Amino acid sequence: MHPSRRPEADGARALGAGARPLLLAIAVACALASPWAAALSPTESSWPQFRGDDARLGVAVSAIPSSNTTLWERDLDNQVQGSFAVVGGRALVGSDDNHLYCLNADNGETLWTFETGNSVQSTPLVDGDRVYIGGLDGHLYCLRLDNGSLVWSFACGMVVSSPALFNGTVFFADQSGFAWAVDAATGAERWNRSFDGQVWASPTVVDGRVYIGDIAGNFKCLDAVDGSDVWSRYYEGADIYSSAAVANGRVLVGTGLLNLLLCLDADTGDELWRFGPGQHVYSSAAVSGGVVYTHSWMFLWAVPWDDPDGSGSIAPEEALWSFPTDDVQGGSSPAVSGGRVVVGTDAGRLHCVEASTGQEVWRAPVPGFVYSSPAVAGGRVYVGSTSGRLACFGVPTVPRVYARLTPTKETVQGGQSITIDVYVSDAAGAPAGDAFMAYSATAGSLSATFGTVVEGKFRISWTAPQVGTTTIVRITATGELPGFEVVGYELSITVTKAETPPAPDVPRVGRPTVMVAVAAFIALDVLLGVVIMRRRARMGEVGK
Ligand SMILES: [Ca+2]
Repeated sequence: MHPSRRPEADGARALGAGARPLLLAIAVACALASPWAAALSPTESSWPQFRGDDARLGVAVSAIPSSNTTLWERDLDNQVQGSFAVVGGRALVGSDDNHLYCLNADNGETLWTFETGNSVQSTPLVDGDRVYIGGLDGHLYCLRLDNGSLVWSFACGMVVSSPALFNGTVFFADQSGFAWAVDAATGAERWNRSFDGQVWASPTVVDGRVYIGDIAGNFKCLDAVDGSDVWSRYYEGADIYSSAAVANGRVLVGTGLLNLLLCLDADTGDELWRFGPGQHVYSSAAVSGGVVYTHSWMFLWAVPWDDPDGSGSIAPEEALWSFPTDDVQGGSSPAVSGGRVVVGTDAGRLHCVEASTGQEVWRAPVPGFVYSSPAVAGGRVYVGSTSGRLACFGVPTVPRVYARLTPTKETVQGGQSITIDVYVSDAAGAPAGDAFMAYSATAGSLSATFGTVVEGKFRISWTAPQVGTTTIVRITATGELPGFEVVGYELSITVTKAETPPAPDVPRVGRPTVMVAVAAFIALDVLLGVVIMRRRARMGEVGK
């Protein structure tokens, strides 16, 4: 039997309190000397690793968007079970088609791919110009961020676990039951630890300690420098796929089939409380503002930081709120930011709820099972699904298109017709594509009509009104286009009185009638409403 099954007798206690300060002092010295020492945390524009930061809190800097607008989406040929990392305008995610994809975060277009020998379900970690990713082909890879070329690889068991980085060391685990620490620069092994079961979870590295569990029910706190046990616990019947969130001296970790979210003392492993949602807890918790967000089967839960009645067990009715996700596995872990929580569900959706109330803000359909955990950066949410769908949701930064009116003449006699070309183009002057357009007039001789814009161009025939004296008529083109801001255009047409031969025998138009007509024409402000409902191609920005 592995010592970890006997937590009271294993090396954690033997190492003793006296040894730990020395090891910590070494870690600090390395931190001062290492260029890698800075914590790898999200910024407004980045989400550099699984769960965002080193403590795997699932908390973004950028606010979760208020809108579920699809900014881009694309479909890979195989499942996506891992999650995105987003750094420097790049969005990286692995697929069961054996590739790691590096995409343009703005439009989903492929910048590069890296091929492995099997599925890529690990979530990449991006630090500086390096990407670290595990593969089911039994490797941990270090790649260049700019072009995906291989820097080094480390052979081990199949890796689903997402890497962590601390003090120039990459930490990860494999399904052969090992946790590994390798040199981030060279891939040279620093230490390994064997577990009783496969390790699917991702290590959480905080204050020189590595927190990680296996699917045989062991959960360990290891020293990051040498891999020795700080403490170890065994939970019979637990299958720990959940990665630990570590906050304020506490460890939050799900126990799978045990149906529990555990809150442990980070220093000792002592249990502070357990939350029993009544269903499996496979996902990883998010911690923000003294609230723990956990996704189990069927529900997303908000759990208080402390057990309200101090019983040591938080019952479902003691939770702050729950939100039904209709999930049957609960694999997707929530992300929190800007007062909102977002999580995927294998019911084929992404859900965004208010963090304080659990009230739904929006939902977005995503085909397949969303085991992927949302990544939040730059006001956007990135997620993948088992259908191979990659999707980016958020509030669109509205691109502009410009209307322009080109008349064949700028001076026209009343009653005559001229041709006016309506152009809709982007800032570079390129036609805004094919679209359906409608325009309407509010006065004058223009009548409401509809037409199809072809290649951003629409031609109308306009008949100048009869005027009693030379009159400037203003024609304004405005419009609405979903996802775009239409910049309007104003055109002035000089309309002259029609030349009619004197006809004294013909009764003259009464003076009041002329006055009314002139007043009407002076007030004429013709509105062309341009509504372009859909374009076949959005200026070539959307990937297939
Ligand atoms: Ca209680």
